[in-house]
Amino acid sequence: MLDAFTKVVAQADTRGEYVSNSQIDALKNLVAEGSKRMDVVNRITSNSSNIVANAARALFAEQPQLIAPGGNAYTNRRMAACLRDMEIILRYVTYAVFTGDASVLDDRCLNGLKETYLALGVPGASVATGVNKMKEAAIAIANDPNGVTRGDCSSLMAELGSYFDRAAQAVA
Ligand code: PEB
Repeated sequence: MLDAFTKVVAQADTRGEYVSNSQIDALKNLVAEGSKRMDVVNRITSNSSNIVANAARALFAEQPQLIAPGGNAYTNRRMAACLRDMEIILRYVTYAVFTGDASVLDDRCLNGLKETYLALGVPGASVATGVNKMKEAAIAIANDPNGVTRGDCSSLMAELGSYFDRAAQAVA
């Protein structure tokens, strides 16, 4: 598991080089803009139940066969497992935003997830749809200009979106 700093060190070490000026500049910027990042994590974390519940509701409205008898989210046990899975994915996305690096998401959540779903008969494409719905909600909440100092959050939002895309692609 790496963060934005250890990633740079690991790459430099592989090449036997010092950390470059441009890498230092990028990390300086990451520190300078760190409050935005923490705000994003905080906002998503404190709205996580809503993000998950609304995304799941929208998924089941679009794909009602999932909750019909024989569907993969039919029975309370499977429904609970589904909501839990979405919550786990969202949690790892917040870790990735926090550390500024996807490796925690990759290593601890996405690695082998597609194979797990295949083995369980869980439709990966439907999970990906649910993840995309969480992405929309999370970005809307994180990018809401109300109640915070206004600033340019475009690259941070792109980064946030990329972690959801990564999760969706991994299971689709
Ligand atoms: C991944 N999900 C399930 C299982 C595992 C995971 C390991 C099997 C064990 C169990 O049932 O608890 N666990 C989960 C995860 C990590 C982890 C992400 C990462 C660290 O450790 N069903 C649907 C939807 C979708 C869904 C499309 C969006 O119809 C999910 C939610 N996951 C789902 C369901 C099960 C499951 C298990 C229904 C139960 C499947 C079954 O037992 O038949």
